[in-house]
Amino acid sequence: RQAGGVTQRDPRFSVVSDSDLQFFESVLGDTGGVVTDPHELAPFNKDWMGKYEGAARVALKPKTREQAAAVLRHCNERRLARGVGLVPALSLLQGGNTGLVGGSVPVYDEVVLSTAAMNQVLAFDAVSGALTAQAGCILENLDSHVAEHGYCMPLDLGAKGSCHIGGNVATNAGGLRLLRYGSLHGSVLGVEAVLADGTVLDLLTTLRKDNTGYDLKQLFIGSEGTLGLITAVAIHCPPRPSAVNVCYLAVPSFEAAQQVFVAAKQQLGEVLSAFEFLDRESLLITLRHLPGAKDPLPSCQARRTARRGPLSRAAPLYVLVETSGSSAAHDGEKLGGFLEGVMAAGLVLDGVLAQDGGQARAMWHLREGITEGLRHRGAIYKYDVSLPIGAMYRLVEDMREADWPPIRVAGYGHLGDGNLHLNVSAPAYSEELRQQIEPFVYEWTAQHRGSVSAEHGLGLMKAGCIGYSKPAAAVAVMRQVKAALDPRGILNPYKVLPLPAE
Ligand code: FAD
Ligand code: 2HG
Ligand code: ZN
Repeated sequence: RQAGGVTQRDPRFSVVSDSDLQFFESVLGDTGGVVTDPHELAPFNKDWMGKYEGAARVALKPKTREQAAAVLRHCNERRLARGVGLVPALSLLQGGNTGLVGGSVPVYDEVVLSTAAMNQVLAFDAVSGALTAQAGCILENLDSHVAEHGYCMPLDLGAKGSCHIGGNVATNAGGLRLLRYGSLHGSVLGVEAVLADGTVLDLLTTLRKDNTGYDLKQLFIGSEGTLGLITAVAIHCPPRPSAVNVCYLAVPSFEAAQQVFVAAKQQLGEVLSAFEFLDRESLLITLRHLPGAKDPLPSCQARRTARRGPLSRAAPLYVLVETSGSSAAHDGEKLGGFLEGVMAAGLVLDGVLAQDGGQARAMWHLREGITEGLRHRGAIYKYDVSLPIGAMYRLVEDMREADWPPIRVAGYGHLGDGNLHLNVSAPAYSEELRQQIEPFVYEWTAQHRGSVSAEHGLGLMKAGCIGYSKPAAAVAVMRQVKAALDPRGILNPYKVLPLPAE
């Protein structure tokens, strides 16, 4: 079990009984919200990567906040053994189950509380762009919904077809357009959450400005299911850009990629909407394993010259640059100037500008599909780190130089945000290898004052690793917040900040 140091079930938690199941049926039975059939339960127990697997006996799918509150209150209050103190059942909150750190699946037999049936759009204000939706709405569906009014969602990610807006908020997902639209801490206007004891916290306003006391909704953004169940979200949507351009450039080094980024910021200014990078290893793996992936620059020979032989003189790195604006002529002129400049300066080996929507989608399919491509390559050890941009790619190079058993190291990510996705692939999972790689990556990151979780969260994988990126005093305050909102520790146990042993 890849359990982030968790080795045994916490005996303070009770086991789901038949009377619990009867109670759940009484609350959710009419709407088919109690799942106990082993076949139907299987997807709730297994994560997207197939790396983490729990043994929940029941998954619950409330449709309303009242149903969610009744279930949570029950889990929190139930005491099994008279006189032995509090023995709560434990609950695990799940959205689209696309998380990459083992946060969304049970570790043992937790009750899974899923937002899958909370999928209603509640309101959209076409003047302000404020969207209010239940937490289980799928991100891509919301984007289609607001597109009808000329708006777009302020975040986009490869998992958009499955992830829920509640899960996005709970993980503070970053994604492909954070560079342009900022983090969810800025675009989320309101949150409705149910606390562990069933209290409904209605902070679902759509105001841009509201300085009445502490901004409690911020606590839930990035809380990874440890502070309460997010049942609805209000979010500010920007106008949908009518002119979008995408280009894909081969660059000779990470140094050159940084200079291209600076040129993009200076010359593309307000229309720059994404600046992503991938290295040749990421490209090779994706071209090989992702259905429909095409090399946008076959002239750069992103192939191996011979089986297991050296790589051809292909470019080592590629960047994907996107502009989004409201005037095709204006953006095209800016982009043309930018491309001429970086070519003339020798910062780019070769490049291609998407000529239509189909070509642009193909470039994004390649970038967004790296995670999927890697999934088909065997055992993957994923690291999602924030680093000063200048240091970011050195971690990939140092990993390649270290004396590990046969592994392949792929580096890609959100260059514009200083967010590296370091993926190490090996023929099979090995606890020994994990114990070598992990301290190396985390210590390297801490030495460069980076963060061991840029956007995916801590989940189970990094429960216990927070100390690499946060001082002890900050962790102590976090524990106090957790104790105030979930005193019995029933929400997403073993994750993020595990309960201290008694
Ligand atoms: P889940 O996976 O179900 O849950 C994630 C965490 O949030 C868990 O801890 C869970 O307990 C908690 N949670 C879920 N719903 C709620 C709720 N309603 N209330 C309280 N807690 C809740 N992440 C990025 O940041 N950027 C990316 O670019 C990106 N790309 C991805 C691409 C792919 C192909 C995949 C598979 C994943 C990607 N992710 C990315 C990771 C993932 O964090 C996001 O997909 C997404 O934000 C998770 O949403 P979800 O609904 O699937 O949540
Ligand atoms: C991305 O940017 C996602 O594609 C996933 O955050 C990263 O799989 C990964 O390591
Ligand atoms: Zn990412």
